[in-house]
Amino acid sequence: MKATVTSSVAATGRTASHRTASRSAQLSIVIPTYNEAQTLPLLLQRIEAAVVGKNIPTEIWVMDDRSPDGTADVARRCATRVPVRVVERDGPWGLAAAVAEGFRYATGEFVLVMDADLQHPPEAIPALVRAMHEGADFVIGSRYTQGGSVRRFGFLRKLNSWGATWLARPLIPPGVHDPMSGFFCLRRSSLENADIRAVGFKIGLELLVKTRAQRVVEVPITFGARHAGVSKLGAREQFRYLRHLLGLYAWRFPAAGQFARFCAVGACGMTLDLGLMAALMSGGVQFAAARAWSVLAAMTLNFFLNRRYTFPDRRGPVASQFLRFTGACATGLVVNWGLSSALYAAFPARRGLYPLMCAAGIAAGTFINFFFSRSYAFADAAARPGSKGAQDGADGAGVKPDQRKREGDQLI
Ligand SMILES: Nc1nc2c(ncn2[C@@H]2O[C@H](COP(=O)(O)OP(=O)(O)O)[C@@H](O)[C@H]2O)c(=O)[nH]1
Ligand SMILES: [Mg+2]
Repeated sequence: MKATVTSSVAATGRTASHRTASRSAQLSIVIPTYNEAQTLPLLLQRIEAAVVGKNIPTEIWVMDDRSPDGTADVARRCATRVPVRVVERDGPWGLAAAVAEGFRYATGEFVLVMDADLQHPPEAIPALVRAMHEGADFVIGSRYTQGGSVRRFGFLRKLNSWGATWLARPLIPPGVHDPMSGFFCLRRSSLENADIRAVGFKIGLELLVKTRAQRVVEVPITFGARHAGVSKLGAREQFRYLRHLLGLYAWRFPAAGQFARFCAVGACGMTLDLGLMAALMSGGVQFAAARAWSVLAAMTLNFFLNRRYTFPDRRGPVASQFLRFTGACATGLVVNWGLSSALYAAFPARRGLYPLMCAAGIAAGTFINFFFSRSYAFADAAARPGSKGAQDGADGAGVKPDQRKREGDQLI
């Protein structure tokens, strides 16, 4: 990843070199921008007015995705008493990726993220920093806590925001009103070992979950109307949010996420199972034998799919894992075959319903399979160093701690 980094600092008599100015920063403000040339000058002025003289040494990182409206040039020309660094990024594009990259450059004890369009009032910055000093892990500039408000949000946008928050509720500490806010502050050190994925628009939610923040404080803000430019939150971002949520649920509740994938794999196995059953039965094969062959075929398919998708970070040698999978699933297989056969025998008048009987056997067998697959067949390779899966970012834009350090050292 290449990016161009330039600085602008007001003529205060000292020429702040990148390093000297950065080293003393207590607060790094990261601002993702795309076509925000119209609002950025006023934003930077208001940030300056909010922090200068408040004993909050600050640096600003404008993370621009090569905006065609010249946002980067405008930012460079703004002379403020707060050092402004402009990073012209070369991808991966997107709000979250821009913020994640900004974190690699940041040098302050605290990092604060806000929009460039003046929807987040810079005047609230000292209150957010104060809450950090008072011991918070994560501070949110909140629209929905008592005292917060939203200006000019249409009904649909309100409903959308409410729905998105509701869907995320199990992921976040109780009592947090506005996990979707893009205006937040956290300790830079809390990012060190966090497995951050730069996906979509809701980087605040990602950080709230992945840093396992416990002491979350909300500072009420009035979320203003956009001063200029247009929102980039389109339908595509909403769809990506759902994908992002799935990833967060899988991360936060790994067994449940695995089980969901295991069931999806099971559904593929079931399709094969039932299809093969129908083919064998219509070919005149006896029920019990047809059942045995189709269960075996489905189990083999399930093994490879589970190895690839459900337990990708737990891959061992294929043959031994397959044997263990076969062994682990033996109980499930017996339950599956036994239950469906028993139902078939018990309801001679209902033999036309045999697919349902098979499905009942498959469902019961799935629980047993999952339990033994997780705890036995795919159990021990998880801790092997270099194992794949857990490290793969959905967009390949994850911020890994070692990478952050290396690239940070190089770039700053
Ligand atoms: N670098 C970068 N910034 C972006 C991108 N999309 C949006 N932003 C910035 O992220 C902030 C929030 O975006 P905005 O469109 O205002 O979203 P909204 O407030 O949810 O409507 C603004 O400062 C945007 O300029 C992007 O693809 N890349
Ligand atoms: Mg906005």
